[in-house]
Amino acid sequence: MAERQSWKWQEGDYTVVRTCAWSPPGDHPVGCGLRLYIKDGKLVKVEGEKDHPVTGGRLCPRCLELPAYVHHPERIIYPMKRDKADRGKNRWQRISWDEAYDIIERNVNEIKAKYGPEAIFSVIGTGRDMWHTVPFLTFGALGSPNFTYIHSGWSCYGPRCAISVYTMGCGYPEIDYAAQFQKERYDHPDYKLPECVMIWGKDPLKSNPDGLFGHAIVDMMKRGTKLIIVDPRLTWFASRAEYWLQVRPGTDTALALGMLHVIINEELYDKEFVSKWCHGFEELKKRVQEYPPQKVAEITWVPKEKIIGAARFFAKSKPASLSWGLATDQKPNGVQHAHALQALMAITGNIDVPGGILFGAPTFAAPMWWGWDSLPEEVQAKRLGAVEYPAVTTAISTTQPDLPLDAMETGEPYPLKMSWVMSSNPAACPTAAPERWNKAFQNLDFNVVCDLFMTPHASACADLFLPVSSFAEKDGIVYTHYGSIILFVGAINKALQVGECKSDDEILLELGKRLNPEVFPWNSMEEFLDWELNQYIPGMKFSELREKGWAVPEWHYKKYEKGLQRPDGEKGFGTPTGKIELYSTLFEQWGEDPLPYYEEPPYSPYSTPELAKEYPLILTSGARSWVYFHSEQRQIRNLREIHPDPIVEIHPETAENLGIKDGDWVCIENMFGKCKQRARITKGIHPKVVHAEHGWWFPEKSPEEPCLSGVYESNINKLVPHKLIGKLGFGAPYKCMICKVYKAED
Ligand SMILES: Nc1nc2c(c(=O)[nH]1)N[C@H]1C(S)=C(S)[C@@H](COP(=O)(O)OP(=O)(O)OC[C@H]3O[C@@H](n4cnc5c(=O)[nH]c(N)nc54)[C@H](O)[C@@H]3O)O[C@H]1N2
Ligand SMILES: Nc1nc2c(c(=O)[nH]1)N[C@H]1C(S)=C(S)[C@@H](COP(=O)(O)OP(=O)(O)OC[C@H]3O[C@@H](n4cnc5c(=O)[nH]c(N)nc54)[C@H](O)[C@@H]3O)O[C@H]1N2
Ligand SMILES: [Mo]
Repeated sequence: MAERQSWKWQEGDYTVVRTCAWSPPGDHPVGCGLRLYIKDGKLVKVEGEKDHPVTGGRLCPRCLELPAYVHHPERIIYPMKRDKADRGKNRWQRISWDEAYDIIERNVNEIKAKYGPEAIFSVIGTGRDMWHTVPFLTFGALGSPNFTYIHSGWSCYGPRCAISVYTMGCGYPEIDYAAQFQKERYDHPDYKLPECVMIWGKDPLKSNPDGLFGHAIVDMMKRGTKLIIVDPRLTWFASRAEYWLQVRPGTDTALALGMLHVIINEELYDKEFVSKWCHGFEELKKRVQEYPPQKVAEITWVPKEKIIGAARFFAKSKPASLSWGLATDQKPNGVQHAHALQALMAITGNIDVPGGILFGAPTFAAPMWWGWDSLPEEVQAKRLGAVEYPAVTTAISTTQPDLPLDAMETGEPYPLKMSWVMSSNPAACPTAAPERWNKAFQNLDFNVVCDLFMTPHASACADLFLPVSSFAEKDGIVYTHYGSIILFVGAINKALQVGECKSDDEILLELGKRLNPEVFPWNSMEEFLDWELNQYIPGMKFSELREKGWAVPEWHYKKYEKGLQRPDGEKGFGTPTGKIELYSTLFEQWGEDPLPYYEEPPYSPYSTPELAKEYPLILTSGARSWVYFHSEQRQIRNLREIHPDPIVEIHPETAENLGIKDGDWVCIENMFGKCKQRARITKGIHPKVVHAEHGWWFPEKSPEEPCLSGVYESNINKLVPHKLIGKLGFGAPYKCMICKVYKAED
C-alpha cells in the first residue's frame, strides 16, 4: 500500500481518498480509518487505513462491502413523490430537489397555520452522524419542539447518558482504552493498563458501540487485562473471561447490588474517594444489605460463589474498568441498573484515572440542542413529555419516545399531522408494537422519509422520499461518543457523487435557509463544518483536519480535581451536591427512589407465574450481528450470504423437548404477538432463555401493502408491548420478555 499523501491522491487509474467512517451505512462513532479507491466515478475498492491511530487498518465486513452498498441497484438516488392515496403502493414519481423543497414548504406552512408547529414531529434513528442534524432541522427549520427517537422507553444509550448527567455530572463514562494517546496508545507513560475490565450487557467486538472500538479490548487482553463478562449468552469475550456471569435477562440490577454488598461489607472500596467525592454512601450501604449474595443468586441464577469472586476480583484490581452496554437500558429497571453500576465504578476508585473509566466533559450532547433556543418559550413548553417525564426531557432534547404514538392515536394532548423520518426504519426496528405505529403514521396528513433504500416504513407511509448520501459521498466530522467523551475527531471526506443524493446536513442547510434563514447563516458546507469543528477543537478549520486526517481535542484525567468537571469551574462533580450521587437528589425530586433497587421484569416466571405456564421461556433479543447494522444491509448479497435468515438461539435440551432441530423455522409467540425465525441450537444460552434477532425485513419481497417486504414476518418487537416503561420514562423490556417457541408449520 502506498504511503499516505494528503487526503486524496492518484494511484495509477485510481483516485484514492482517505477518510473516516460514520453513517450511512450504520456505524457507531468509532471513525474507522479507510481508503476509498475510485475509478471512472465509481467506488471499486476499500482498504483499511493502517496509519489510523485507533483502528490501525482493521475494518468490519460492512465497510469492506461499501462498494456494493453505494452502487446498489435498489438504492434510491433521486427525490421522489407519491400521491397520498397511493401510500403502500409502488407508484413513485421522480422529481427535482426544488419541487421536493416546495412541497415541504407548502405542507409545513399549511400544518403550522392550521394546527400549530407542534403538530409536526421528526424521528431520528440510532447512532448516525445526525444527532445535530435532525434536532436542528426540527427546532430551527420546521419550528417544532417535537424531535423524537421512537424506541420505547428511550431504551438505547440515552438513559445511561442522562443518568450520568444527573448522578455524576458528566458525559457518558467509558473504558480508558488509550485512544487519546494516538500512536503510542497503551505504551504512553501516562497510561496504565487495567488489570480487569468488566463488560456488562455489551458485546463490543460486534457492536463497537458508542465510540468504543471493540478490538481495543483484544489488544488489552494480549497485554494482560482479564475480563468479567455479564451476559446471558456465551460471547467470544465470555468464553475467554476470568468470570462469566450468566445472568437471567433483566435481573442485572440485583446482581450489581449483590456485588456492591460484597465490596461494601468486606470493605474493599476506596475509602478516601468515597469520603471525599461520594454522596449518600451510608444510605447505599444500608440499601445493599437487602441484597446478600445468596438471595441475589436465587434471583439472577448466577451462583453465589461467582458473584462473590467477581466482586472481589473487580474491587481488588487496580485499575479496573467497567463498560456497560445496551442491556442496561432495555428494561424498565434500567435506571436503577445504571445507577448501581455507577456506584461500582465510583466506590472502587476508578473514576477518571488512567486505565479506569473516563468521563466526558459536562457539555454532554450539546449538538442535540442546536436550534432549541430559536423556539418561542410557549412552543418549547409543548414538547411531548416535558411535564410527565422531566428525567427524559431535562438532559435530552427529544420527546419521551412513547408519547408520539399516544398523541397520534388519541389526539391528546394535541393531534400530530406531519412526520419527518430521517435515519430510522420504524416498522422494522425501533418501535414496540410496530403495527400500531405504522397505522398511526398512515393516518397523518404528510410524511417525509430521508433514506438510501425503500424501507418498509417508507413504502407504507411516505409521500416524499429524499435520497441521502453515504459517508463516501459527503464531507463531515466524526467524534467519539456523540460528543460525550471526545478522544478523537476525524474527517469524513467526499470521494464521489451518486445520482442526486445529498447528505443530511446539505438538506438541513438548504431547507433551513428556505424556512428560517436567520438560524442558518452558513453559505456552504465548508463554512458549516468549520463552525461545527470549532465546537470541539477551537480554532481548527475543516481543511486542516482533513489534511491531518484526525486530531485529539484537549482532555485530562481526574477533571474533578482540576475544576474541569463543573460548569462553574469549581472542583468536584457537576451534580446538585457537587459529588457523585450514590443517593440521587434529582431522582428524589422526580418522585423516584433515590437509591438503586431491584424490580422483577414485568413478565417473568416470578412476576407473572400464571402467564409463564403458557410462555415458559425468557426472551431476550437484538444482540448485534457481524454483518448487519440494525435493519440495514439485508440487500447486500455477500453479507446476506454470511447471515441469510433471522436466528433464534435455543439450548439443545429445550430444543429437544420441543422437537426442534437446528435450522427449523419456529414461531416465537407471547400474549402480544408472534413472529418466525430459524432455530440455532447452542449450548451458549441457558435452557430457559432464548435469544431472537431484531431488525429483520426482506428487501427481496414485495414492498407493497400488505407484504411491506415481509417486515412483520420475523419482527420480534411484535412481542414487546407499547409503553411498558420505568417510572422516569426510561427503559422498556426489549431484552426481558417471556415467550413460547414451537415448530412453524411451513
Ligand atoms: N428487539 C430489539 N429491538 C431493537 C433493539 C434490540 O436490541 N432489540 N435495538 C434498538 C436500538 S439500540 C436502536 S438504536 C434501534 C435502531 O432503530 P433504527 O435507527 O430505526 O433502525 P435502523 O435499521 O438503524 O434504521 C436506520 C435507517 O436509516 C437509514 N440510514 C442509515 N444511515 C443514515 C444516515 O446517515 N442518514 C439517513 N437519512 N438515513 C440513514 C438506513 O438505511 C435505515 O433505513 O433499534 C432498536 N430495536
Ligand atoms: N454490527 C453492529 N454494530 C452495532 C449495531 C448493529 O446493529 N450492528 N447497533 C449499534 C447500536 S444502535 C447500539 S445501541 C449498540 C449496542 O451494542 P451493545 O451495547 O454491545 O448491545 P447488544 O449487542 O444489544 O447486546 C450486548 C449483549 O447483551 C446481552 N444481553 C441480552 N440480554 C441481557 C441482559 O438482560 N443482561 C445482560 N447483562 N446482558 C444481556 C446479549 O447477549 C449481548 O451479548 O451497537 C451498535 N453497533
Ligand atoms: Mo442503539
